[in-house]
Amino acid sequence: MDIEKGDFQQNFIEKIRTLHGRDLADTTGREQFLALALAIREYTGSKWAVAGQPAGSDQKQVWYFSIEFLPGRLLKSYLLNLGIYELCNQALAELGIELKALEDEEEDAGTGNGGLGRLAACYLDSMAALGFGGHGCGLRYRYGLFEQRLQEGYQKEFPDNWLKEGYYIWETRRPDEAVVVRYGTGEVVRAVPYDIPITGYHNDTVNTLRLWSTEPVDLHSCDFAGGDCREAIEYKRCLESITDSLYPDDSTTEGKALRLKQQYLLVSAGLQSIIRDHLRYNSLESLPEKVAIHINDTHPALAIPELMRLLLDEYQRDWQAAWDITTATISYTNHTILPEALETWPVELFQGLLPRIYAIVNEINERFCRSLWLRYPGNWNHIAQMAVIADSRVRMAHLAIVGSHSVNGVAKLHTDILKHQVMANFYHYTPDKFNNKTNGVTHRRWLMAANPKLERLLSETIGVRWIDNPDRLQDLLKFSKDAAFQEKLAVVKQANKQQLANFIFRKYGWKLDDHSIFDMHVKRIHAYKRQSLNALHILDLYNRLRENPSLDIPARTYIFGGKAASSYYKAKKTIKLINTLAQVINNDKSINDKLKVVFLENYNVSLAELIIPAADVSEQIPTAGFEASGTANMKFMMNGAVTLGTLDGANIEISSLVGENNIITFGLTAEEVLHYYRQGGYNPWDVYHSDYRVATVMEQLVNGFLPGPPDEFSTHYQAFLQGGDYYFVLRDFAAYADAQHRVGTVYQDRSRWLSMSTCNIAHSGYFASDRTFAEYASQIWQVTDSQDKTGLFQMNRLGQGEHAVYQV
Ligand code: 26Q
Repeated sequence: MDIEKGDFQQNFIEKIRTLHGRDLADTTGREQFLALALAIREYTGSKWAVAGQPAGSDQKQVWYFSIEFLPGRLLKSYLLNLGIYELCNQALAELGIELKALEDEEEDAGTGNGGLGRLAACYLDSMAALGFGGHGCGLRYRYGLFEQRLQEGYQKEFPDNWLKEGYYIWETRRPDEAVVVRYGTGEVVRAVPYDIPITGYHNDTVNTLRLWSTEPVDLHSCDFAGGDCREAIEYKRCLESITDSLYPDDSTTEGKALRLKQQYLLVSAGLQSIIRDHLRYNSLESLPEKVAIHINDTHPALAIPELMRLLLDEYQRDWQAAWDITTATISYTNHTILPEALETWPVELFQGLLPRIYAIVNEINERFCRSLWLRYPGNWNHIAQMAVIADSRVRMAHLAIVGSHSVNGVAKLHTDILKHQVMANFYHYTPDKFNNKTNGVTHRRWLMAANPKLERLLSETIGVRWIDNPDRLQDLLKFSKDAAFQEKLAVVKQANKQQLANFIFRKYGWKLDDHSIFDMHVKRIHAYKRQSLNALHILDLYNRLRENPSLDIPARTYIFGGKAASSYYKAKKTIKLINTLAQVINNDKSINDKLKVVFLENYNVSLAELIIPAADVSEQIPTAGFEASGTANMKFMMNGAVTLGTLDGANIEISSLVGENNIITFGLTAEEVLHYYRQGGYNPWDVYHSDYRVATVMEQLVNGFLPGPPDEFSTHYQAFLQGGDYYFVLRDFAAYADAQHRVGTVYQDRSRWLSMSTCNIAHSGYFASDRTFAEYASQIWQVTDSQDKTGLFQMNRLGQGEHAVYQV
């Protein structure tokens, strides 16, 4: 974008005056941030086509429906995408303002839980970068996932009031595009979209993230007994409350009516606005040619019956015509195989809230079961297993599979498990629907924006081709053993570690040794992700250091971050366990500062951007078969961290790409885990009795070794021992301890370590979301016939031309 520095400064100062009525010298950082944001809104706004109507183009549009989006801060993204980051940096510096400080004024939008929402944000970034019309459709939660603080080592949850100023600086409210959504209960709401521009990297594309918020329809038209005004206001509150808060990723939030209301709001509002736009130039029959609707997990699966309802009831199509349009338009990604996370709704609740939608789901189910009968005559059991409605529940994953033309998993292993275990019946019935799309992350945020020092080093070393084509990061391979390059890489890593250490010192007053191994474990806290395995190993390492303070191991700093769902008792205890270990270990002078433990509060996108570039080791240690893909594993690798991981999710693909010498893997395979489950599990006492180190740490959980109430960690003790250790923590303990030992040994061979680090960066191009998007675009959404020349060029290059190099 062509802007002169002087014009920019003038514009900025003008914004300060009009917005705050004051001179620059009298404004706070926050006020300066708002003024800067306003200036940027003008730049993006001038390019912004109305959502779904890119000027002069009839390019097929992708709509990515997701109950969560986790975009993180946007200021820097906009500046980098517009190509004015440096200009802005200098212009502000001349005015005595540090751009970095203004960046820190921006609050993260709290509109997501973790991986699934962040993935959606990465795909929006890639779609815009590659010049495609691809938009997000979600909800504008008034309160995000809670803000996490630690008190005495316990997680405390505070409201994430991210909209406290009443507005989000990047959004535009579009009341003229509001639609009406009706629930079967008689409630009628107005859904108002708030649009956020999604800019492409160095191109003219500006797409839209459309987030819906509820308002009451005109209160005067409501019939209240005796015109009771207070009742009317109460009613208004109730309708507004639909988009009040984000549900935590929490399988215990069993069948909450409000969540179903949210899901319906998202799809009904989204579909109505898409159809309205589509019909301005097209007929309904051409919907699948012009629009692809993708549902991110089952949370937006009501899009299937809702699109059917609109076609049947509002546009008088017959069933078959409506069904053909619906299934050709909608595609679905599965993100989990945890049984407790597979969504089902009680028929009673579903039917009560959405009777017409229920009737349609019922019809879908009957027709589906009839076709199953033709294929599996007499096999009632099989048909019941596949039915969309059974045991008085609506099975959302079955609905999503039946009503869409494509079903994909998010990593090879995950897709295989879907095909051969969890959804094997469906795979047998419609094998062609199933496909894999291994997740990706945007290198523009996770490498270029988060790690500018590494970006510079890479471009200096291999040129800038990798920026447009991340696969070219492989050009770095020839430098993996180059001593001069290795030294430069070490300098970058060291600087990032110092930066993180400074942040931690400023915020908490803790001094970290930035020459120790920075070993990071950041993600939502969950038993299957096994933060507890890491914690138990730390305790074991501590035991060994106490026995022998001169133990020859490199110093380590274990850094954790992540939120536990507020009702997830055991996960919260895991946080407490880590903090208790930190308290004991960090204050023990006898171990010569060889070991430190830190839990960072309120892990979010912005904190991740600080943590990931500073990592030496990336902990990705779920029980094999449980983590669908993981995406932090990709971000860490891209920043030169070495993965310490189990053979699960995308770790397996990381391992095949970098080779066994450049990753440290351990533990049971998914197949072995399954084998144990088929035998009814394993006996953790066998491990307890044969491995005194395991027995020691187990006893330390409950024998008063750790400060605090005696039963503080009895839940863990019980889950590991009496409870059968469902996640194989003890079973994998020795293998994990050995892998940790290997980390230490390899790290001490500096040149070997730096070569590993280089290989990881070099192979991370495969995990750029541009590659994933290209696969979705050509294999699921059929948007390769882009009219956009830039897009077409990019697409061919990524989608076909160099496809072969992506074969893992
Ligand atoms: C469901 C019902 C009620 C309330 C909440 C939910 C709910 C909300 C969010 C269930 C699941 C989620 C989020 C799941 C998620 O983030 N899954 C992760 O998706 C990533 C992107 O594909 C994968 O990399 C991770 O492996 C997967 O865990």
